[in-house]
Amino acid sequence: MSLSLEPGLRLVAATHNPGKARELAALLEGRFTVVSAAELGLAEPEEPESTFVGNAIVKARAAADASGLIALADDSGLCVAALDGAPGIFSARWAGPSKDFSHAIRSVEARLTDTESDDASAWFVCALAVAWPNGPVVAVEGRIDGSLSFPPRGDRGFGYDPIFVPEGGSLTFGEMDPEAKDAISHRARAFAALKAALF
Ligand code: ITT
Repeated sequence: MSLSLEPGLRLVAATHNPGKARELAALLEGRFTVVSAAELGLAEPEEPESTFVGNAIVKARAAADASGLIALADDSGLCVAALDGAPGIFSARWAGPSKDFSHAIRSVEARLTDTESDDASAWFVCALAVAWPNGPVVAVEGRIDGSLSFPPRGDRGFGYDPIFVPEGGSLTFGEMDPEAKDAISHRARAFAALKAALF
């Protein structure tokens, strides 16, 4: 089997996060027919691994094997230097079962205050994995560095976007045009690596 993705293929985007699904669809640029895991009624798998790449592979594998389609999964998160990289792979879990990111953002701010550190540096990581049904899997990672800014600003994007200012910028990801975020984000960088490997 050749490990490449031909234009027009039907792919399943193995995510239940609408913010991510929107950004992945924009990156896929009409190159593929994309159906989401939610549309196919696929179960949301546990994320048992200790790395972004590990969890992206678990999600892609589960969606590909359950659907019979090639699957693209994303595992991502915010890492805060003064919190030793937390919330990291637990970024979604910090929002609790109701996926309340204003709560997760308050937790980040409270924990940062507790450290009494003046280091606001942080980075987003995105691992993307493509799995073939009962076949191989390819995974890549992208990262963007920046710093945290409180109070949160902007209602665009999703998740932790309102508190993240990318390096060299002044707007948060929550304030930026979606196209501007997509030009530099951890997801776009991972996607560029995937393109180089598979397209
Ligand atoms: P799926 O597993 O269904 O894809 P999820 O939201 O549970 O959805 P993750 O476990 O990968 O996915 O969690 C990543 C979390 O990190 C996500 O919920 C966001 O809060 C945060 N995150 C990742 N990328 C982000 C981005 O570009 N902007 C803001 N927050 C982001």
